[in-house]
Amino acid sequence: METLINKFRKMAPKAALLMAVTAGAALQSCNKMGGEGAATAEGLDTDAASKVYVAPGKHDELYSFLSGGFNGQVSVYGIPSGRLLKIIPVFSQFPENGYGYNEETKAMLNTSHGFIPWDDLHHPKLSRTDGMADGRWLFVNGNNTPRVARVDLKTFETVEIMEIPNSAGNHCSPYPTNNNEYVIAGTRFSVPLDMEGKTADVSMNEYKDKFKGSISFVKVDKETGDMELDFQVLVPGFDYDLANGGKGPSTDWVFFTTYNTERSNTLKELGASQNDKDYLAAINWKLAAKYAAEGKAHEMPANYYHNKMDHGTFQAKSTIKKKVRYLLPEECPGMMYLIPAPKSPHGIDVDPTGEYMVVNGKLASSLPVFSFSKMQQAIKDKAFDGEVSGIPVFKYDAVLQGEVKEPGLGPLHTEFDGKGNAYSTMFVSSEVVKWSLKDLQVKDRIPVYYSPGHLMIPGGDTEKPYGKYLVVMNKITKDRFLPTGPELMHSAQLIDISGDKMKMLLDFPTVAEPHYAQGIKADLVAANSAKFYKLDENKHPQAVKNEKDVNVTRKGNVVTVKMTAIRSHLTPDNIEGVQVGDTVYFHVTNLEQDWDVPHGFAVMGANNAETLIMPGATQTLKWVPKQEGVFPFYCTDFCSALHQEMQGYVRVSPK
Ligand code: CUK
Ligand code: CUA
Repeated sequence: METLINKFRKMAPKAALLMAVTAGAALQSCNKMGGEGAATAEGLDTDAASKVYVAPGKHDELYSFLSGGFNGQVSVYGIPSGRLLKIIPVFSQFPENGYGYNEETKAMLNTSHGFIPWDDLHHPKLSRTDGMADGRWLFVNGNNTPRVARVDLKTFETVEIMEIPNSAGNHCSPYPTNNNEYVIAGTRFSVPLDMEGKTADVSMNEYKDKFKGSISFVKVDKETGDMELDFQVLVPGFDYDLANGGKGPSTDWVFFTTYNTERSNTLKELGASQNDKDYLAAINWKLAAKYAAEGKAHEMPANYYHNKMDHGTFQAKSTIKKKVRYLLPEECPGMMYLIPAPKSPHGIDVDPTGEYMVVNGKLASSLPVFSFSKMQQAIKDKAFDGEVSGIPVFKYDAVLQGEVKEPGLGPLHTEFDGKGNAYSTMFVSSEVVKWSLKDLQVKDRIPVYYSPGHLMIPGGDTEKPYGKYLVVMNKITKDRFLPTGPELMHSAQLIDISGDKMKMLLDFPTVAEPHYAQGIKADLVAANSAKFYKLDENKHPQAVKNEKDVNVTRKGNVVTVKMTAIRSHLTPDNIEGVQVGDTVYFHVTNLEQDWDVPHGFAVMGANNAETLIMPGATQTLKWVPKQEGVFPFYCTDFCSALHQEMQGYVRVSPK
C-alpha cells in the first residue's frame, strides 16, 4: 500500500487528484487480497476481547449516537460493546413503533413539499452547556428536504422538526453553539433567490449572479429546547459542505467549508472548477445575532413548516411560517471572512483549545491547519487578498499555521483526543492517521476497513474530549462480515487511543450509513431517562384512564373508539356498529405504569396497520374498512404470559 501512496504523491497535482478519486476501489482490493486473515490482523489489540466485553447484565460505559444516513434515523450503540441499544426515527417513518404512521406523529413529517416519509440524516450533535455535551437533546439534520430536528434524550423521541427555507441539501448542519444559543444550519446547494419568495424563473446560466447560499440561525430555548428560526445570513452562491464551531477564544465563530467557489451550475467534470483553492468561510455568529437584533435584518416571504410534539397530549402539530429575516454580509462589517483552502475540502474541525481550524482537503490530500489568533491579527492588519461579494478574503499565509506533512490520501474528517493529538480519516488510503497539533507531524497510522468517512472520539468535538476510544465509520464493508448478498451493513470500528499506538478493538455493523456520531458518558443520559409516561399527566383528548370509561361513539361516518390496553386485555374486545366506508379511529391508552411495557395494536386489513403504545401514553390508529366482515385485532408486543390472549373483534356491517 505504501508504494501506491507514494506513487500518488509524485504525480502532478491534478492527475493525482483525479486518480485519487477512483483509487478507493483499487486499494480496497489490495487490502482484500490476503483474504480474511490479512484483513483482521493489522493493529489488533491482543487484549481486545476483554476491553470490549460487557458482561451480561452490565451496562456500557458510553452512549454513542450514530446517524443512519439514508434511513433518516439515529441509532444508539453502547460503547465499548458495540451493542445496538435503540433506533430513534426522526425523518423517516418507522414500522417498529408506528412513528409517522399513527395519527399522533404523522404531522412530524409534514413539510412545505407535503408529507415526506423518508429522508437522509447525516449529523447528530448533542446539546451543550459551557461547551460540553450535556445529554439533554440531540440535534440532527435532514439533508434532502432541509430540516433540523431535536430528539429529547429523556424519552429518546423526536420532539421537534423545523424546516429550513432558502436551503437545498441542509448538509453543513446542525452546529449547536457552546450554550445552545443557536443551532446553525448551512445549505449545501445554492438556491435561486429574488428576495420576494419567488425562485422558479431564474435560468441555470444566471447561476453565478442569482443563486445564493444561506446559513440559518435557529434559536433554542434554554429551558424547553424549543427551536425558532431567528434569521439567515445570505452568502455567496458557493456550495457549502460542512460546519463546526469555535471553542475557547473562537467560541463566537462558526466555520464552513465551501466548494464550487467559481459558482458553476455544473460540476460534471471535475475540471469545471478551475480554482486551485476554495474557501473556509468564518462567520462571527454573535456579531450576526447583534446585527439582527439591531435591525440590520431584512425580511422576505417564505413558506416552511415547524412541527412540534406536545408531550402532554402526545400529539404533533404543524405550524406554517410565512416570513424569514435575513442579513447580507456586505451590510454587516466584520461578520464574515473567507480563508483560502485546498480545493473541494470536506470536513472542518476545530481543536479543543479553539485555536486551530483543521481543513480536510480530500482531493488535494492535504490537511492545512489555520490559526484563530493569526486570523484575529490578520483582521487587524487587513491582511486581505481581495474580496467576494464584499466579504474579505484573507491572505493564505497570514492565517495558516502549517500543513500536516504526508497525511495520507483523501482526508475527510478530524477529531481530537484532548492530549494535543488529532486523528484524521483517509478515505482513499483507508486509514486513520494520528498527528500532533504541536508540530503537525504524523505519529501513527492504523488501517481501517474500508474507506472511512467520519470518525468520532467521545467528546472529541468539545473542549474536553474523553480521549479513550475512537469510533471510525467506514463506507465500504466487503469482506468484514459474512456475505449477505450484494449489500452489507456498514461497518464501524472501535479503536483504543489511550496509548501512543492506536489499537483495533472491535468491528460492529451499523444501521444504514452512519456519517457522523456523538459519544457521551452513560450517566449523563441514563440518570434522566424516563421509565414510563405518568398516566395522570396524559392530556391526550381521547385518553381513557379507566377501563370503565371506554366507549364507541359515532358522528356522521366517523367512529371513535376509546380503548385501553393493560396486561392482558384490550377493552372493549368486541366492537360493533362500524360500517364499510366509515373512518374509524382507535385511540388506545396503555394503562401500564411500569418500565418497558408497551402494548401493540394491529387490525387485520388496516393499511396503517400497527402502532406501539408506550406505558401511560395514548396513540391512534386510523382505519377505513373497505369490506364487510368480522376483523380481529390484537396486541403485537409479547407483553405477558397472556399476551396471545390480548385480542378482540370488530364487526364491519354493510353500509
Ligand atoms: S459527510 Cu458523510 S463522510 Cu454528510 Cu459529514 Cu463526511
Ligand atoms: Cu399487550 Cu401483548
